[in-house]
Amino acid sequence: MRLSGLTALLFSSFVYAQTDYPELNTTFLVTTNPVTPLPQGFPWGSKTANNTNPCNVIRAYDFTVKREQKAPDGYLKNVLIINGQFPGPLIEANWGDTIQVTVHNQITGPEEGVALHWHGILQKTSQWMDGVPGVQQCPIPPGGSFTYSFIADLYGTSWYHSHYSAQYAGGLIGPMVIHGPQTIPYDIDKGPILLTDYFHRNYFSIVEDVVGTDVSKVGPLSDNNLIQGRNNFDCSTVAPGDTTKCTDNAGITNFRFSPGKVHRLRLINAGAEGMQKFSIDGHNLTVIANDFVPIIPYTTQVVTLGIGQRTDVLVTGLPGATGSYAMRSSIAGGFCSFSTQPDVIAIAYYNHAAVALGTPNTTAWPAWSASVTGQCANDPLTDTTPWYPITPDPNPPVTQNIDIEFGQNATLHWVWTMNNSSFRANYNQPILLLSNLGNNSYPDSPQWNVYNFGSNSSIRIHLTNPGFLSHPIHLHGHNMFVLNVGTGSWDGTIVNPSNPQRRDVQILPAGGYLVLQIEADNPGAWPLHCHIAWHVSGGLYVTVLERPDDIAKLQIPSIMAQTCRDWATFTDETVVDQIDSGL
Ligand SMILES: *[C@@H]1O[C@H](CO)[C@@H](O)[C@H](O)[C@H]1NC(C)=O
Ligand SMILES: *[C@@H]1O[C@H](CO)[C@@H](O)[C@H](O)[C@H]1NC(C)=O
Ligand SMILES: *[C@@H]1O[C@H](CO)[C@@H](O)[C@H](O)[C@H]1NC(C)=O
Ligand SMILES: *[C@@H]1O[C@H](CO)[C@@H](O)[C@H](O)[C@H]1NC(C)=O
Ligand SMILES: *[C@@H]1O[C@H](CO)[C@@H](O)[C@H](O)[C@H]1NC(C)=O
Ligand SMILES: *[C@@H]1O[C@H](CO)[C@@H](O)[C@H](O)[C@H]1NC(C)=O
Ligand SMILES: *[C@@H]1O[C@H](CO)[C@@H](O)[C@H](O)[C@H]1NC(C)=O
Ligand SMILES: *[C@@H]1O[C@H](CO)[C@@H](O)[C@H](O)[C@H]1NC(C)=O
Ligand SMILES: *[C@@H]1O[C@H](CO)[C@@H](O)[C@H](O)[C@H]1NC(C)=O
Ligand SMILES: [Cu+2]
Repeated sequence: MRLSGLTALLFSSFVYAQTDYPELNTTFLVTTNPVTPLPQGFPWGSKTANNTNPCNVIRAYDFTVKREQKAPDGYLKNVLIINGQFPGPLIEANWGDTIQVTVHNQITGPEEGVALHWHGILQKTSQWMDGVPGVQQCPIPPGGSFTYSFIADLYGTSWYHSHYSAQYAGGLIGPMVIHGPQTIPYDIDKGPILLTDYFHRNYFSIVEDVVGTDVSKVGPLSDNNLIQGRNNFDCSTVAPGDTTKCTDNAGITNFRFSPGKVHRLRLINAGAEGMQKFSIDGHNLTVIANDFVPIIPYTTQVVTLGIGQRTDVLVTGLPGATGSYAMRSSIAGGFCSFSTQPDVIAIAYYNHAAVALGTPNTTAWPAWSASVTGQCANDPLTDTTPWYPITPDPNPPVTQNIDIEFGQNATLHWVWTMNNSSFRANYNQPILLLSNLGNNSYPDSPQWNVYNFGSNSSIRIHLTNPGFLSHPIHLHGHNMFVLNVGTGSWDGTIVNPSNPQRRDVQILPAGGYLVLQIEADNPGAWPLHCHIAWHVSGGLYVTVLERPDDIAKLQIPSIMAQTCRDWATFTDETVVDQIDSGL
């Protein structure tokens, strides 16, 4: 069994009835069992997805972060892991609970700072807990500990990951489920399903290449694709010197489906670079949420997930089915993303006997086969209407244009720029903490890319991307309104203006534009960046500084300043090898 103790205790009868078969080697697994609301559950009572007023219990976690050798796909390599696990443990809470995570930084070989980000959480009462080093906090130094504490202020599916350099591409990721009101009823919650591209080289050496001076190395290819941290790898493809490190048939993940029952799958792209195209042979997918935002359901056969995105789908078990079906994800090719081995299959099975036969022989949906060759975009905005309607300000007081480019900086390193400036963090000088002390101008540090929007009540940002790569653009601290997205130039129109799409990551297509808007309801220093690990390492990043007058009034706990003193003590003795933007 792979369950948190409390859940197992209280829901054991329900869970046993749904246990996957056969029992998997759980060494690298997060739960693939159904998840249910936690004890003291349903605190939202009669509240529905249209209410916004949750309740509160503390859910405490203790994370020890280390670097160790693991072989999730059979290839032994150094990975960064949490409590011995890759992917990291599931964080579960009910809507409105307080999540507390104490992180112990025990990374060695070499030592590194660390900071964990809670993707999609608004942090409206704890803007300093967002976990971005150089922006809201100093890194947790080697040997140090830090306790994050924040409210589970939205419900649905998400993940957490390190925001320190590209550590998360080295394994520092895990799923997060926040139980809340249901929009569409379902029978069985299959829990989080992590889709991750996977690189056999260490993240640091990849980053050296992607921000290096040799343009032929700036687009590294992933070596494999994983569902729930698992896939097989063909060891005959590794370099001759590496064969002893590689074992074939590491195993794939199994999911049990029940005929006629409605299953909820919480899909998460927690990879570094690859855009995922997910599908289940013979089964339709009913999309019920994008990121943390429930939507009016629609049915499709392929779900596209850019890095950082989540899609919750309902899948009805086929009546009378007994066999097994391929649940497949592929890293989209073309210029969407780059991989030498883009495909992964997990088994969706009905009858225990079916899974023993091995990989299913079912046929992929034609729509999936067509999409994997390179449709680098999310589903049309017209398909994704938020369940709870909100109308954005039709005339925001400020519209900021930002152009994204790729080129060489003065030392001929290949970097990404936003408005002609490549971001670089100063881990010792977090923007939010400076702003809290009344300092909102950094004339000597234009590379901090801070956009001070003052007291503007709403903010529109128009991104343009003339290049040939797409970028999954993520904004912290908000569910952004996505007013429009597409190729070519924006014609000034808004899709579904009374209730546009809201989510926290949207794919900005190659040769295209993305227009987003926020209500300035959350004073803070909020990262707006490409979520491809290699691109944010290359500087594709700005900070949205929102309502500095109100940031000055935030009661930021003294532990934040203390962490900076502890980090400074470390950096006084050790020169940090910051080869990239820092994020
Ligand atoms: C699980 O896999 C790990 C790594 O391959 C191996 O060391 C361990 O013996 C396996 N455990 C079982 C029960 O098969
Ligand atoms: C999938 O959806 C299509 C279109 O709504 C429908 O025609 C088809 O019967 C569905 N197939 C299954 C297996 O549910
Ligand atoms: C798929 O086909 C192969 C070859 O015919 C067979 O050995 C295997 O058992 C089949 N797998 C399933 C799940 O039916
Ligand atoms: C919630 O919002 C949805 C979408 O507008 C609407 O269909 C539904 O009736 C609303 N439910 C309640 C309880 O207000
Ligand atoms: C954009 O870049 C120009 C030229 O470097 C600079 O003057 C301007 O302040 C930048 N805009 C913002 C909002 O940072
Ligand atoms: C971009 O910045 C570089 C150096 O920082 C400068 O030489 C160049 O003129 C700038 N380009 C624009 C369009 O501002
Ligand atoms: C604000 O902070 C920056 C970075 O530490 C510093 O260079 C600058 O002098 C500070 N400005 C004021 C007015 O203190
Ligand atoms: C609104 O934002 C713009 C652009 O950042 C800024 O120049 C202006 O001062 C802001 N307005 C207010 C009222 O803060
Ligand atoms: C160019 O970018 C690289 C990679 O981030 C960085 O190490 C180097 O310092 C930058 N050069 C300049 C002149 O900013
Ligand atoms: Cu990008």
